[in-house]
Amino acid sequence: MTTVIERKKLLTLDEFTIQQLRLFPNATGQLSSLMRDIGLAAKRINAEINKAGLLDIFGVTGDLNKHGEEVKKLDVFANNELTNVLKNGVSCAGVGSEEWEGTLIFDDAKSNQSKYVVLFDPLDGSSNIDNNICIGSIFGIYRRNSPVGSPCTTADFVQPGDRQIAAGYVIYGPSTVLVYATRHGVNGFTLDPAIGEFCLSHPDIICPANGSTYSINHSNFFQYSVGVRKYINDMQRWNEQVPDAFSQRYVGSMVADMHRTLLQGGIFLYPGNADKPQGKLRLMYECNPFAFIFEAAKGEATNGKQRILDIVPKELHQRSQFYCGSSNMINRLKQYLKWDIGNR
Ligand code: P6P
Repeated sequence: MTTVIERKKLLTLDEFTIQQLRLFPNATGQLSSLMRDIGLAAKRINAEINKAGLLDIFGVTGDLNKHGEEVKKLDVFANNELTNVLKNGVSCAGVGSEEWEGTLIFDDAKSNQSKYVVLFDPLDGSSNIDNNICIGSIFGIYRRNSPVGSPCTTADFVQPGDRQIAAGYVIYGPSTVLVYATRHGVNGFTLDPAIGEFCLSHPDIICPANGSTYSINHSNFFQYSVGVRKYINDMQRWNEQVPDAFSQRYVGSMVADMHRTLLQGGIFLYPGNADKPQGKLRLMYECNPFAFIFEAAKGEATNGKQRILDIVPKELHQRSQFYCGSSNMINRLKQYLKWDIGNR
């Protein structure tokens, strides 16, 4: 008798989003279509990254972006891919990108009928590309406030993170994984190169309430606040008592550090300092998407004073201090950050 090995059928991203659609009778299918568009762009970006070492698309374009940072050739490719796929789709009225000063309002008959706008960092961590270290794309999806039928407005892009209806990221690493969250949960899909589809590999992700890693750029330690330094010192002291209770992991590529924290638990910290009180990370397309994802996975995210998702943004590229991860570790950090009140 031959044993039939039943290979578990893995839902593709498309099948999953359609299945989700069936759970919500009032859904129009625009979000499912939007996720398919983002998945398509991710596959194309992944293919380009995988051959980057063989073609002359590593390295820089010679331009600087508006933040004075070197623009990598793959940054431009990823930005164009995401923009074009969303513009050609049927669910997005416009985009905001880390690579552009302003928003891109599509303003055509089809796009004006779309109810969503998308903010993204097309290729975060791109300074790591030439060293073959994990990089990623980060996105947040908002329902526009402006009337459907007209062009979306810049105000549609500057909304509190709590108004996101979905958010996610793609990590281009040993495997390429797309993770996205709605209010109904967080799910991860691994790209199967054999069929060119993202397949459900991490269903119903929950961030553990505790973790054993903390992720921070230690080189700035003496520029951090008293509370942050005390928090880190106490973990190091605890490590003396209980060896290997904690370990420090910092890739310097946000998507890599956040993906590990989401799956294993832990805490990621990007504090401010005297020169940069709000730190380095961008609220709208780095902090808000991850804050939404972690809260949907029962984690937490704060800027040290308030919930990230409650921050009322003033402008598209504003920065924010960012502390995100396991709920118990965030709540413990908040006790330490009370030291900083009045100490700034
Ligand atoms: P630092 C990459 O440039 C990035 O925006 C994030 O991906 C990463 O977490 C952070 O900056 C690293 O910043 O100052 O520690 O090099």
